[in-house]
Amino acid sequence: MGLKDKLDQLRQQGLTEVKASSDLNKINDIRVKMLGKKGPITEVLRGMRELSAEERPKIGQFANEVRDDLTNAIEAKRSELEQAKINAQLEHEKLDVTLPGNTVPQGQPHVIQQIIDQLVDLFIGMGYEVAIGDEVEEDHYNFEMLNLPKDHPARDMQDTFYVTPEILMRTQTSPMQARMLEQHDFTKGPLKMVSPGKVYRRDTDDATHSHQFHQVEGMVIGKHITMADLKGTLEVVAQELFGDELDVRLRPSYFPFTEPSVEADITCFNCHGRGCAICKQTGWIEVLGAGMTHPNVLKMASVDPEVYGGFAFGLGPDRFAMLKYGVEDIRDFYQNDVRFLTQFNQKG
Ligand code: FA5
Repeated sequence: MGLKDKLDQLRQQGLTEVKASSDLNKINDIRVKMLGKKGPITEVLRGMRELSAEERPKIGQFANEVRDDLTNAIEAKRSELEQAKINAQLEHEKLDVTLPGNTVPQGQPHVIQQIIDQLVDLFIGMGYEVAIGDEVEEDHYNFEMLNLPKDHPARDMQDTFYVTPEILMRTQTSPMQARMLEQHDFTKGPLKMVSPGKVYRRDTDDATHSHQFHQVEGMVIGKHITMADLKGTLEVVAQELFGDELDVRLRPSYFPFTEPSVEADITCFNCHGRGCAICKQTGWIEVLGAGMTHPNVLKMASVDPEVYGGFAFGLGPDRFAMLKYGVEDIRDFYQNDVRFLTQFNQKG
């Protein structure tokens, strides 16, 4: 058999094998076997040395054609098999994009934090700055700078947890009044600040009292600030949180750092003023303390009470949250029952 016939026979053999094969590994084997250095085509080409000068280029060209035919057939088969493999995989992993997705539970601010955020936003809108104080505070700022010297009887109203005789868990956010008064540069304008945060007291826990709760302190000190400004400010707060639904009343009270002092009550959400266990039969729930800043507080912070004056308030967002959502027991906010807390999901 001549070289040309041999080559032709090899081509037929190769093409038949490629055609019959249905496996990518097999295709690779055929390529190595037919076209590799030790394969039959290379073997045939080695025999070309014995050919005449006239025949050699013809056979050479024919050998190249055979090689190309086989290479093309192998590549065509390889891509056909690869495509088939991808198709099979796609079929197997088919996605139904119309299926409902997996819902991942989403976190949210605690309901009391939501109230605090709402209040702070309201005050920022009225030009107040936000000051954050430490929960561990000096007796000096928590009491003394607020006109409550060491043996003052009003300290009994706010017994707390002491770290050392001079360091305590703050009982109120009011120490931020003294700290901000000391820092503020009154030549640049009035002081208008809010200070939200946690406070601690040795109160016995009940439906409206917790030993750890929150306050939002507010203070405005400048020239010509009156009690009418305080009342107007508190009305804006009540309006923001409750609209016209609940009544607000101011009644005279006592705080050593304000004179005169008031407390604000809001109609009990539960009995609507008739009297019940939650409001201790009064029909009202106390939500904040406030008043006109005592001259001693200004003096102690080196602010001249003859020139400057103003008001301060400390409100209880825990109580606001109870009133807003009709929660009967303040302790529910602190028991971390997710079923209870997710009721207040802002996104609904
Ligand atoms: C004060 O703490 C004053 N610092 C408020 C103040 C600030 C007066 C500035 C004048 C000027 P009082 O102890 O009343 O006041 O507390 C203020 C508010 O905190 C209360 O109206 C109530 O809403 C809330 N509160 C007080 N004790 C508790 C408690 N144990 N649990 C939950 N909320 C409380």
